Amino acid sequence: MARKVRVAAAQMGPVARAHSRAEVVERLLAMLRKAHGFGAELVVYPEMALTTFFPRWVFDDPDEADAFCEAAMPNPDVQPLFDEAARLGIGFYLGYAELTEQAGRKKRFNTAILVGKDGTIVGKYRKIHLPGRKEADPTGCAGNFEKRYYEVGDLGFPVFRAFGGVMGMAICNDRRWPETYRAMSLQGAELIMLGYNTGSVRRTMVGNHQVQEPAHLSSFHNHLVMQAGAYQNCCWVVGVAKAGMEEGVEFMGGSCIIAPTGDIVAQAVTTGDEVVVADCDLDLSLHNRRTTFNFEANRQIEHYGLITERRGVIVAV
Ligand code: CDT
Repeated sequence: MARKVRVAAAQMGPVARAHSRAEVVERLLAMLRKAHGFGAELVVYPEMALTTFFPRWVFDDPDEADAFCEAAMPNPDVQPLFDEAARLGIGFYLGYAELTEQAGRKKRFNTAILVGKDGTIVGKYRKIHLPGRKEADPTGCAGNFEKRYYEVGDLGFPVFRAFGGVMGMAICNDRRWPETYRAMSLQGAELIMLGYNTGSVRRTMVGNHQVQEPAHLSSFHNHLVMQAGAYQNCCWVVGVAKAGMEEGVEFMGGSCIIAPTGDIVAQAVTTGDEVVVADCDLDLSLHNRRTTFNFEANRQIEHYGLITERRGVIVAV
């Protein structure tokens, strides 16, 4: 019997700095109910879904970022989402900025959690590939300062048995790195959820000129990496954006659900709050795993030269 999970990608329009958590949670609830109306069992929200994308700013005092972070999850602001999800029997992936303390030191992580249909947290992931800069950019090109505020994730790329399959999580820039998908695929991941906040245009310096990358490339690369990740690793990928004009910066939309074939099977068409769903047959991932991408039979890692694999962990030699 096919193992089908109806998954909803819940794209968000912009979140302004002035918006309260309560206002944002109301929007998340509206999409949760819509997804439930579509028969979804699992809803995927974007990266840092509860606040504006604050790492676009360089605060002189990095601790100003604490105001955008959650010190506990759930907390009174987010509890209504947990309660309603449990009442409806629907799970969710939620990205947020996490504030925690380790060995007496305060740390911030860019985090995502997976919540089961009963409202309990099934798993947590902390973003590993932090883009951007630590210090202000004199050229004015940079629009991302995650390295200033966040620690590199310290949980690896774990996978979780839930929703009848093996689930993995990633966050935004992680999607551009092939290792992200491979690390989870090697552990049997069948569906990878990832939220993102990505500008529609990218500026770089060529010599002493600011150059804007051709606009179509942002969207092309967004889908290219996720479709390749899905196909080469035999898993579903659910990529969900924050979209539209947020605090003067335009975020791309393009949220989509991608099959293990690499095909986009559902895609958002607006730059606002929008829910799209697809029936994800987890057994589809098994077909490729047994044929073209039978890792055990066909992967030749010992012949690659620089990399070997021991006990499922990839290590440099
Ligand atoms: N949020 C996030 O990871 N955004 C990055 C922007 C990279 S620009 C330095 C992304 O890869 O989409």
